[in-house]
Amino acid sequence: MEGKLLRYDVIKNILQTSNNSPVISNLGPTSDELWHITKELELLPRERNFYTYGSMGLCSSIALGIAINTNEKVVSIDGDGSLLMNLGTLSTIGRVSPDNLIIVACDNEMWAQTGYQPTATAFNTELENVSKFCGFKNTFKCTNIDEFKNIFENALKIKGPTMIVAKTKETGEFPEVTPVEPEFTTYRFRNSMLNNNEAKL
Ligand SMILES: Cc1ncc(C[n+]2csc(CCOP(=O)(O)OP(=O)(O)O)c2C)c(N)n1
Ligand SMILES: [Mg+2]
Repeated sequence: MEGKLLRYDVIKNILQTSNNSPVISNLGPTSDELWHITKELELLPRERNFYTYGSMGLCSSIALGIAINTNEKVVSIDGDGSLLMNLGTLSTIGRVSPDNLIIVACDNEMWAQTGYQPTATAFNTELENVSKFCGFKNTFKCTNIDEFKNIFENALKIKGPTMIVAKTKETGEFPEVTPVEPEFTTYRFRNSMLNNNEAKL
């Protein structure tokens, strides 16, 4: 089925299906949308949301650090521009091979937040194959929300690391920047993990 896959719908499905799993979000519109969707679903403050405002390239690196310190499934919602800026993180994840880490790469083939400039995925770089050859156990690509829902539901059950490349489209509009305070959310996230028996942090 052809369709327009929106990052908003991807994030919404993640929140609706992954219970209380830690969700780490890329900077910019991904973090803004995560907050707005969490509000829409009446889940705020959702202590397991970790917004990486300002930290371009570090979303999946931070998610890796969390994944090796808990037995819970950890979901990183990353972006193509950020992953490309710190591509080595994929080989580190392939090497460490945490079976509880899922990366959802919202690949819109651009640095959307800074003005829609095309990234290398708009040309010859293919993040699904890059991940496969970095040693990810499972890799998927999807272009519509029904495919994404099936792949993500399965990803929550299988042993990772798992890469899901979601080929998303931009709407031309971004949600309002959110009132998230990085220091406070970091503190709250950490406490939430420490209070969970399964966490080793
Ligand atoms: C080290 C660094 N370089 C550049 C920026 C500026 N910047 C903020 S968001 C962004 C684009 C990120 O692209 P991507 O991860 O694909 O996310 P998208 O905006 O497409 O959702 C850039 C270049 C930054 N915040 N930090
Ligand atoms: Mg992008």
